[in-house]
Amino acid sequence: LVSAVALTPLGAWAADKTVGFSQIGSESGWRAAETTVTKEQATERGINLKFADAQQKQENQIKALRGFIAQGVDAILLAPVVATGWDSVLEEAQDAEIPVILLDRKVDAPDDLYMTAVTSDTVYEGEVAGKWLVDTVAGKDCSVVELQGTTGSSPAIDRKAGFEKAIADASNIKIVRSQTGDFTRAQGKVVMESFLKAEGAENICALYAHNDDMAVGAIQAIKEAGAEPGKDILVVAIDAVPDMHLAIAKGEANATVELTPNMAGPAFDILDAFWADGTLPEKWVQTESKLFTAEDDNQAIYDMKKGLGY
Ligand code: GYE
Repeated sequence: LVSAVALTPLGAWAADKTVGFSQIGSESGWRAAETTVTKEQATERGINLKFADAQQKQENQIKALRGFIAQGVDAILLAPVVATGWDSVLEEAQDAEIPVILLDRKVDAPDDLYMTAVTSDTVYEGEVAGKWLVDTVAGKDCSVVELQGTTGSSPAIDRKAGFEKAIADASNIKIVRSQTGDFTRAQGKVVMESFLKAEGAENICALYAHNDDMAVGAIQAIKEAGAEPGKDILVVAIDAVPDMHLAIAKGEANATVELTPNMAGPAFDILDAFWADGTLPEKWVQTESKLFTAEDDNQAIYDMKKGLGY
């Protein structure tokens, strides 16, 4: 006898399920893309998605999760703005037997409180950025300024650690200023202005930003200070959003580490398999990270150059 499970195509088990998604906000182009992709993935799969934008406040995310639990949703997606403070609300979801999947960031909580985390290796991303800088400056003295992501978020903690690990043996490279720009363009520009004022553009060799949006804001500040971003001050960041590809194509930035905005696809596949026959995923489902530089023969930069008449 062939069981019903075998006859039902994978993907069908998620149809008509209700999933609550607590999204951080829309602080960066990457985050906006993640929201778009998540909604598209839900629609394609016939999932009823309840979307809550927290305006980057943890208390709004906790409120949203409590609302989803009260509604009795079938599952919860959570992109946790910071890594701590989740235990009690995750316990409430567990008590209600509602599986929680983390998207793009991790939490400091016992891992039995969530089904899995779908994220990139954010330490590795920092290492890739750091290694690119070590190889590029090749022994030349280099004072680096760093724009950190949201304080207390797992990517900010990890990307700082990964970058420092990569430059640890390069005594010629030093981080001389490091401050959060909260992953936004506006803050990236303001903080970069303060770095330029404090250090002098001529004394800064490179900017490492934990995401492209802060780098794009900082590029504006570098130009307004009369320096050439991508040349006088090297620019390396993470996300590979279109505006960063454009900056690289224009020679105003040098490198970025790609981060897919499609974390929801793997999450919905995991839920589908779970609803089909109780299959449980690994505790961490990792997405790929790939370096993009002007030297890469990659389509996005080629298209941008063509678009710019290069
Ligand atoms: O790099 C940034 C967003 O959590 C990894 O959050 C994500 C980061 C991403 O604000 O653009």
